[in-house]
Amino acid sequence: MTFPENFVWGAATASYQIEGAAKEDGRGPSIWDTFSGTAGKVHNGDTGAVACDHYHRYADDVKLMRELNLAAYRFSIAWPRIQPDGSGPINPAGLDFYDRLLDELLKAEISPYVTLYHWDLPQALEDRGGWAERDTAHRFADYAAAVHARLGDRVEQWATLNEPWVAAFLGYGNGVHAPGRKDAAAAMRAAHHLLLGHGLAARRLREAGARSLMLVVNSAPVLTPAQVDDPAAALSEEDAAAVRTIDALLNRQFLDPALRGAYPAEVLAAAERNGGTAHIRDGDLAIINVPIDLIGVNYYNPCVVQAAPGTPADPAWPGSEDVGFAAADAPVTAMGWPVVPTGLSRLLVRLSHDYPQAGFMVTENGAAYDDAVEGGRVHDADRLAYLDGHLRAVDLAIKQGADVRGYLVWSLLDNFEWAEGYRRRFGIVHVDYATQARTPKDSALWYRDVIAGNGL
Ligand code: PNW
Repeated sequence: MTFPENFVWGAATASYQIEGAAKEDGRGPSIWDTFSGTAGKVHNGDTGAVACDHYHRYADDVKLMRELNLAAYRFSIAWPRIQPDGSGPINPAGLDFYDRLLDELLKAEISPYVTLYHWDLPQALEDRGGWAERDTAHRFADYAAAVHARLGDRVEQWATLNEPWVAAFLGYGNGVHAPGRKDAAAAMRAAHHLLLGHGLAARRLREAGARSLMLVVNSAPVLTPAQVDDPAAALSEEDAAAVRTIDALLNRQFLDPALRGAYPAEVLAAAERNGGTAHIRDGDLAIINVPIDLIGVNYYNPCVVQAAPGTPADPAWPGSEDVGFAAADAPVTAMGWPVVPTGLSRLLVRLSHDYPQAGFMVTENGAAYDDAVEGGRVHDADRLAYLDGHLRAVDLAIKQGADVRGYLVWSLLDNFEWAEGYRRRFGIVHVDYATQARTPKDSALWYRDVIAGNGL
């Protein structure tokens, strides 16, 4: 099985999950420093204060990427390194780090994919209301322009946001992520202001000459339990309504404004029931509907639902009244997430069909398992099988006409897995946090050969 000639192979990380050096070179606090420093929020009280110490070990980490044949590396920039207070003066020392990292990547002939926001909002902005406030979208655009002014000469691929659904609904809805607020109306506003920030920032970057713009979403096919095994399974009226609702809240809430300039009716109805729609101002959707080149798709598992009349909305899903979340009949990873590779084919084919305005790239895909180093090796057969199955699913999607330009594994390194702390390992490279030793797992050595052969 061979992939298209220019197919991009790589891996992804995020600033707060790997960098550490939380107080160095003028970095200000982010909402994740505050949240992880609050008792009871993150498993085991783990924080990103040291993480993988990538801030100091980036040169060795790039060497490792090169040994693994990576052609692309997606990382994010920590806004509080660039603007410790979230607005106002730029901290040049913060930009210096990314400058050094970029030079190292380019020397190794690895294309940088830069994400501007992977959830580490400056705490000073949260103190003023965070993404629930409109002003944060404007601050984000200013920050994006400042980063581009310094790094734009060496970066072709810019992503504005990573997974706005998670940032809005786990951050402000169920409170499982920073800033830990539990307020459905604030979450609906946050989702809109994140989109507005995407539109404003993308416009600034384009004006400044950015070559390729991307929005990264966590996306998933929404299926009933029966559809997980059988795509053709018949649906009751009620189940079909549950699927439509969750598809609107998870997928179309972000893709429709960004690519078609309109909200789905289900999202407007959810906003009406949760604080209203006054925060969606005339002209916003035109700003959000900025032409972009790529949609980055982060896929882990399908979203499985069924009708459940009388069920109140889940706090992460304002507007999900009468929907029940269900388990899939499939093996699960250490996160408890079902392994369903066919979901990725179905997702990519559908998105490519529904949104021909952009190309697609799998910007995250991977799995957490309980790995251990034995005799200098990590035999992560489950992860290898997960990746193999999902790459076959990408191949199938391409053969069925989906416009998929590349695939990035989540993640290069074991890292700070948000509310799960360090106990969940997603890396293809093992990290021993006591020594910071890196050990490529069997999946990494396999992936290296997949890349060399451009296929399986
Ligand atoms: C994504 N959910 O997060 C992120 O982009 C990564 O930073 C993260 O490490 C990776 O996936 C693995 O979790 C998600 O609960 C976190 O639906 C939570 C959810 C989805 C994505």
